[in-house]
Amino acid sequence: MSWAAAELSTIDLGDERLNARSVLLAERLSAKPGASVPGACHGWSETQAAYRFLSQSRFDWLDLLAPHRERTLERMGVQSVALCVQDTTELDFNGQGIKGLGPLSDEAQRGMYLHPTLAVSPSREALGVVDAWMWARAPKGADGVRPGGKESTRWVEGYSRVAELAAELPETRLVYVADREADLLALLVRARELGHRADYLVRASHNRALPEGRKLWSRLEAAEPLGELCFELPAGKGRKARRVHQQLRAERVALDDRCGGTLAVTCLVATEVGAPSGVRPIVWRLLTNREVNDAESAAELIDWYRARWEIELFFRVLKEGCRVEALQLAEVERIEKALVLFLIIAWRITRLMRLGRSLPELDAELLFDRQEWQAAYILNRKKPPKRAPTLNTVIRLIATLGGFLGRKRDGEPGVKTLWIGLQQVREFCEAMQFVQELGDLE
Ligand SMILES: [Mn+2]
Repeated sequence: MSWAAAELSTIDLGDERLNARSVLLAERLSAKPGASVPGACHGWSETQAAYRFLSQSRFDWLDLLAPHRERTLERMGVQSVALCVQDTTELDFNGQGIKGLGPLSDEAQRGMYLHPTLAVSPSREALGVVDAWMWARAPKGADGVRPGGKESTRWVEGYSRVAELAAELPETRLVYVADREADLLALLVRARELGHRADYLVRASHNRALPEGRKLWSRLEAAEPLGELCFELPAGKGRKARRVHQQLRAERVALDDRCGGTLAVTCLVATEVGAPSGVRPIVWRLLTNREVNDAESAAELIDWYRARWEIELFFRVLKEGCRVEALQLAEVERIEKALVLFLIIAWRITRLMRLGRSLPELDAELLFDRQEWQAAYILNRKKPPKRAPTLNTVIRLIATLGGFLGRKRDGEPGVKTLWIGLQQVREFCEAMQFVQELGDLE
């Protein structure tokens, strides 16, 4: 069974043919993630069937996400903590005649917004997408005001959905994780209303005034450090890799809840000390309902917040690897259905990359079929072993096809070399299958 067939095994679109089509299309799109729909499908009739599938009105994108969501809940259920990371990304479809799009942050650009909830384990394994919001903005009216509800609601509603999910996962503590945009009093109040059925951990954006008259930041600056944290910061845009030392401080504070009372929140601050001169020290200020009493629990929360990076990586796979912004479909409802398939495909690539690092000794056959890992050897001009190799070995071989050099300083492969390599493996497997079919015919 292909990975897509396993992941979508419980799909129910109300018709067996539609169910089968969803699996086939997921397989085709994942074999050539960057290609167009006709480029990924085999031939014209399959392409037409794909377009018909995406324009179906008998099911919506949530039905398509449902089986993956179920598998994701299973993966979450065996974790003691699951981070539910949310973030928004803009999808730019400018210049394409797609019905139902709206303006983007640049009012002249056209596209839509995507706000998924990606579940991630504390060791950063992407567990899957449990929820998503997709919307297009209405253009501003003549008065310069945009009609419709406040967009910031998505963060608050997003928290509520995570809290609802908690009931389905009694063995797992869910932690809602989001960046500065989610520093909303309404979210903190909602979490209290729901009895903190899920924890929240958001990056603080506002230097809020405390009821005692002081400001939040200065109150934290005056606190005794709990301890220190050290981590390796990888090289980034115009930035060298360096070892970062941060001092940790936390205080339980009371915020004015603007409903006549106060709200108890922990503010956690990690401040870089001894940053090289000319470099802006790294400072994170986080808000959480969890109590932090020692350096260990503070460091754990910082580590969980850093796992938010996985959703950025996931967006990168979605946009650069799957090139979803190049989708040419007539209506936004069709885009949404295709996007769900690509969310699942991008999740798989992100997860493979991490598992190759965190569980290098895993049996490769748990994630690839035999033909696939053998192809990874053959395409590298190596003889495949008799028994299944480890996941790390196969990931490195696949990434090598995508340009990974494997020198000591290169570390472990990233997502890009992996998605390029995966495509070559799939093409090879399909060609081999065809050769076999030819043989059967003769
Ligand atoms: Mn964001």
